[in-house]
Amino acid sequence: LMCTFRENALYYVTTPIFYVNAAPHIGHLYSALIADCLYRYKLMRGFRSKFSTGTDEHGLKIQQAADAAGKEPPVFCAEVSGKFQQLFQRCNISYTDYIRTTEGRHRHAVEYFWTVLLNKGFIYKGSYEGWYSTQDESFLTASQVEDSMDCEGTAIKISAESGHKVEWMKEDNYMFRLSAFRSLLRQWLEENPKVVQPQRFHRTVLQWLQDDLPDLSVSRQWSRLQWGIPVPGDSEQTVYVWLDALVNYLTVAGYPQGHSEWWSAAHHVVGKDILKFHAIYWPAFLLAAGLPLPQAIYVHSHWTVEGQKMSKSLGNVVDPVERSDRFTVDGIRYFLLRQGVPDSDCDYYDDKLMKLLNSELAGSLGGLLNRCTAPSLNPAQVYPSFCNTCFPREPAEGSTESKATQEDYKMLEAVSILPAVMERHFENLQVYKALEAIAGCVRQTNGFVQRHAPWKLDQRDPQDQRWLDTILHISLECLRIYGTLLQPVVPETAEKLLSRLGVGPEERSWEMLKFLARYHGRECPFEGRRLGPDSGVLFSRLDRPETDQG
Ligand code: ME8
Repeated sequence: LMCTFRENALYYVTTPIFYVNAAPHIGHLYSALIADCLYRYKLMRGFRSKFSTGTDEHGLKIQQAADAAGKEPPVFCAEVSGKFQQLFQRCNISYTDYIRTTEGRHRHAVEYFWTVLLNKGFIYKGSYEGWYSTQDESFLTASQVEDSMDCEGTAIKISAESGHKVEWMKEDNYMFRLSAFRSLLRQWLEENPKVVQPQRFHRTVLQWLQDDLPDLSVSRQWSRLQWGIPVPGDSEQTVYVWLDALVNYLTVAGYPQGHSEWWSAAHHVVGKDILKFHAIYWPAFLLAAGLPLPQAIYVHSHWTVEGQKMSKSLGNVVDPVERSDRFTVDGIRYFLLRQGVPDSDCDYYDDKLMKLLNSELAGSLGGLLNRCTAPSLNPAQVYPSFCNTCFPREPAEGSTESKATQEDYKMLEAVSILPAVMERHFENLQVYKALEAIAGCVRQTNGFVQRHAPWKLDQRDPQDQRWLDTILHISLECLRIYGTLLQPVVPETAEKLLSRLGVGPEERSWEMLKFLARYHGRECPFEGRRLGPDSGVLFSRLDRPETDQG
């Protein structure tokens, strides 16, 4: 069906590639979910789309983690990378590309990229002396470092931003002329005020660029770091893991050959912890290589757990596989996307998740579907017809047949503009606002049904029956819109909902979102059609486990 794609409308979305030092947690899943949601949304809008994720497998941190696990790095990396892949498959993350930095195609891309930078004079031999955090694989200036104490009471230095330990390092390295790009980077950000979103992160980057931008060390001595890509032509040096990692976005686009098409449509989803790497280092590398800059960098904040930073040492890491078993895949998807706010950190706890899902998916949405398809109200199991006399276009003063109230018209208005509202929020990476808007509309539709209490109508009375059908028709139309719009967020639940309504797979596209055609005097393709089979409750209520382990 290539012809239905918009010509030249391409969309390429990426997640960070995740370090394989530990198993995935809900924070990693959250990044992948945002990207998945944007990807599915763009597909619905007819874009030809690519969605890449994967694992970052080189560097000192991974080398040390493999050592600690008593495994050879390639074996260790393959195991943990497999866990990410399994999690994403299980959670319906519909990536088109999965990249591992240990792949040959990636090594080739990095070598090529390096050689371009070298030939253009942006890489030179020098020496680095300063702070390094292995946990963050990051070089830090004196002002980014502060005093602290380790668990044994020894004085140490840590990164002010991440809290991770730093060490003094002095090595001969290859250096990248980052300092040469300060004003170009500023210009790029000023000319493209929406390139880093949300706004506050855009401002942060501009703030950073007020300070001097020192040149960046882009290699490590082989004697210190063996697990990585050797610098082309100098086997005494290994490519700095962040240069290696960032190039993954190009590798997936096909670099060094035939990448232009996809690369020109690149959108990066990243956590706030790696903003500097994506909004300063990466664009500087790209400028140096003479390549276009990404279309957008979407930044999100972090998940904490019951008020604390999630960490292996605190033992409070939330396992997304276990949670998706307990709360269903769509449950965890809905919760994270509905509650995750890009601007500030969000707190995870199971109770909050259960309350939200019980109230919105099981209660509000599931309840609405249940009511409107119940055999008692809809014995024929059809999409009932809409009656214009019962529900006229204009609120008819004094008409006895019209039962519609002001609130009903308000509800219709809210649902009609919902696709446009969703579009605006998605374009601004505010999936949670789109979901808030949908949840608000679902509530209004429930209010509508409650207000008119169709179960009190007399089905033997023709006038009552027409009004009953109209109430159901409107409610099913609302549900059809909600189901269609929820597809990128909760694909399985949306599938179930739309199938129950009898909406076919080819009728779930953005173009089908025309709400309540009959009200506008047009034909409704669904009116009079049989509903789909009843396959049980839309979303089961979640109960607290019998024995509380806490
Ligand atoms: O930084 N809440 O990998 P990483 C939300 N390999 N998101 C979180 C999170 C949390 N608590 N913790 C992690 C790296 N993330 C590099 C990236 S890209 C070229 C190289 C998410 O395994 C978030 O997206 O430490 C964050 O940026 C990313 O995982 C870091 O993953």
